[in-house]
Order: sequence, then C-alpha cells, then structure tokens
Amino acid sequence: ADRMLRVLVDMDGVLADFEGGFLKKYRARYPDEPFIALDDRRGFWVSLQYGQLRSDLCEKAISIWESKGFFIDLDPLPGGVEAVKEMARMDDTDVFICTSPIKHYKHCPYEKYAWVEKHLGCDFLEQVILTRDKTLIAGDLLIDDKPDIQGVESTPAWEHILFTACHNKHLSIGASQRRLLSWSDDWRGILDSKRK
Ligand code: UMP
Repeated sequence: ADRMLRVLVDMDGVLADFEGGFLKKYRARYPDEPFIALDDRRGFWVSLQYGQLRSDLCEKAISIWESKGFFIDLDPLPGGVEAVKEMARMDDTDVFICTSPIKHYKHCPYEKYAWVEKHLGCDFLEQVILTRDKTLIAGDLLIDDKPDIQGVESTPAWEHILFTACHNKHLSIGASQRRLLSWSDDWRGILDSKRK
C-alpha cells in the first residue's frame, strides 16, 4: 500500500462504557429517583432524556459525569482495547483516539488521558486527540456511537462508522451508512475496505 490508513476511534460508548458507568453511579447517588434502564435509552444525550423524564433530573444526570472519578472509573467495552492495540500493530495503519471532553474541564480531560494510560499504556498517549469538533480531524474512518457528527467542516475527510450502542440501536440509518455492531463484528473488513 502507498499510504497509511488513518483510523479515528471514539472513546465514550466505543472503548469506555459511558452508559453503564453513568447508570451505576447515578443509581448509587440518587437511589430514590427514577432512572432510565439501558434498554429504554433513546437519543445520544443522556441529560436530555433524563430531563424529559423529570426536568430536575437533567442536572442530576450532568452532576454524575462532572464528578471526580467518573471518566477514569469507566470499564472498557468488550474487545475494544484489544482491537485498538491490534490496529496499532497493523502495517500501514495509524490509529488515534478521538474524543470530545465535556466543558466542565476539572476532571474529564485529565481522566481521559489517565484512562488511556491505564488500559492502553503510556505509549498510546501519543495517539490521543481531544476535540469538541471531530469534523476538523482528517482520517479515513471515524468509529463513533454518535449518530450525527457535525462541526464547522461540512465535508469531513472520514467515513463515519456508527458503533452500535443502547441509545442508537433502534435507529434506522441511511443506505450508505455502515455500522459496527460491537468489537466482535468485522472491524478488520471495514478497515480493509478503505485501504488503497
Ligand atoms: N455527554 C454529555 N451529555 C450527555 C452525554 C454525554 O455532555 O448527555 C458528554 C460525555 C462525553 C461526550 O464527554 O459528551 C461524548 O463525546 P463523544 O463520545 O462524542 O466523543
């Protein structure tokens, strides 16, 4: 091959179990409040659906991921760490972790780096991209569980592969859009389909 394939992999909902970690800590902190089971999650924004359940639950939800320890404590999703390590070992492949930090910056950016160091090793810190606008980042593929990824660049370089999550599994997607159902799905085939 002439050039490197560049793969951007999202963190929350793709490598790290944001939804599971959220629900566990929300229920522990607010045991008497209603919650949304993972099976009933709809839409990317957790805070929006909690706010629809009862308006004050929006800020209670936000309080969970703004807390110290939330991001570092997230469990890896099955197979994700192994897949990313394998990509990094592949010839002609560059892999980057492309993730959007929350604007409450006290803990999140630090803990995202700490999570990568803990689960992927300190050499992998070189591959971390923190950005609130993924359309600015040039890559061949972006593997991400957010259905609509928008920003200032109207024609991003990457093809978005929708990673299936509890909040997006019921969505019907366009004929041209591809999904990765989990890390047991054929991610190697998707990478190979983009090699020139
Ligand atoms: N996030 C929110 N509100 C929500 C759900 C998630 O602010 O209701 C945050 C958590 C992550 C970020 O830091 O959004 C997700 O970013 P990406 O997965 O798009 O990288």
